Amino acid sequence: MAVVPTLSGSRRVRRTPYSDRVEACGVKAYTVYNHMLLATVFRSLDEDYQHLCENVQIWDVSCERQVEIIGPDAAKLVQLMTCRDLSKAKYGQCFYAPLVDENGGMVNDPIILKLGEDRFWLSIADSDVLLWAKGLASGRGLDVKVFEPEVFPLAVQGPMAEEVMARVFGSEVRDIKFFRFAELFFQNHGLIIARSGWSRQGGFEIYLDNPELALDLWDLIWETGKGFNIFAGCPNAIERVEGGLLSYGNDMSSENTPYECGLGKYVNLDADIDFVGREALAVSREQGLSRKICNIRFDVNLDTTVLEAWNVYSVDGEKIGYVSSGCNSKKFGGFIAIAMLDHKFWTSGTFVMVQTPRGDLKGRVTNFPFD
Ligand code: THG
Repeated sequence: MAVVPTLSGSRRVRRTPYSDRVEACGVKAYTVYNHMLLATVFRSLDEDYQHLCENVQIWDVSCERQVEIIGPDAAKLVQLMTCRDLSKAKYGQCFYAPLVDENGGMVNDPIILKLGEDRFWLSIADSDVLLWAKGLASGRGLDVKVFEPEVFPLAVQGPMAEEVMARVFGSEVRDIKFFRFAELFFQNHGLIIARSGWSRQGGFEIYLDNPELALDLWDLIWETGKGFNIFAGCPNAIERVEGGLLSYGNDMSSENTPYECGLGKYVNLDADIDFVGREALAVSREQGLSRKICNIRFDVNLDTTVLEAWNVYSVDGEKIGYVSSGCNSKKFGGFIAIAMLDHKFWTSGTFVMVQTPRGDLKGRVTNFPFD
């Protein structure tokens, strides 16, 4: 048996204010996301999945770092960074928004929270948005402050999330609509709470901005959740692939436009807004798509995960793309994958050959997200 390497900790791999609780719950594996620990498995991927779909989980998603942009030019800078039209954004709204570079390539896909007329948080995926924002602000001479505040999001996800949250924060949480936030109180401290989260099971995200309250907050949710069979969880690889939630760095990178990623509805070229990459995306829209994200289904399970892109070939042996993520799915009766495929092969039902670490396997293309 080969030795399984462990990840060395150090200051660069930042812990979170909840890490002691996560470890007390028996976390089995971590990944690093925005230079910070993120749990990936507690009991097993399958057990975590089942539990998430039926109960309620508490997730340490501190690694969803906030890039705060504040100042007279804040709205201008945030709009400069995304192709989604934020001109009508109001306090209390969250926006899933592609950030693009000068080539129209994806820089990140954060949730943007509008906290005030001149104050925003970009709740980022795994890339260094802080540096990009500071560079743009500096290069364009904008009057803003850009920094990473001490905010440590805690997610409560699953069908029983609302019941637990209503008992912790009061019934006002029930009135929070999807992708909206409200300020509710915990120990006389106002907290931003949104109905959002990286699962399709419903739930909330609490943007804790005082690490000293972290353990009390975790413990109160835990105690309250006991009657609802709460357990610690984390973004689940099976649930998110089945649900069609994209992962930056896995399913997309600066090599991809938002169009290729199926995020075209967030590209508002017809709005009168100024953003980096506008010309490039206009050209891209004009030219049409040559590849895009699809799903592939297999009728067998695979005892491996996608650590590197797997080449995808047509039945004639032509290379037509790559698999970027995948997992075994009981719901779909075999391994399921997210793949970037050339346009002739998008049609649902097309057979393709995939070079997996377990040999070449025949799969069937389906639309993204799964149809
Ligand atoms: N919550 C918060 N921050 C985050 C994530 C999160 N930062 C990192 C990462 N996740 C960002 N990526 C996503 C991807 C998808 C969604 C949210 C964040 C998502 N999408 C819905 C969809 O695709 O249907 C809703 C989109 C919409 O209606 O606008 O939820 O999870 N705080």
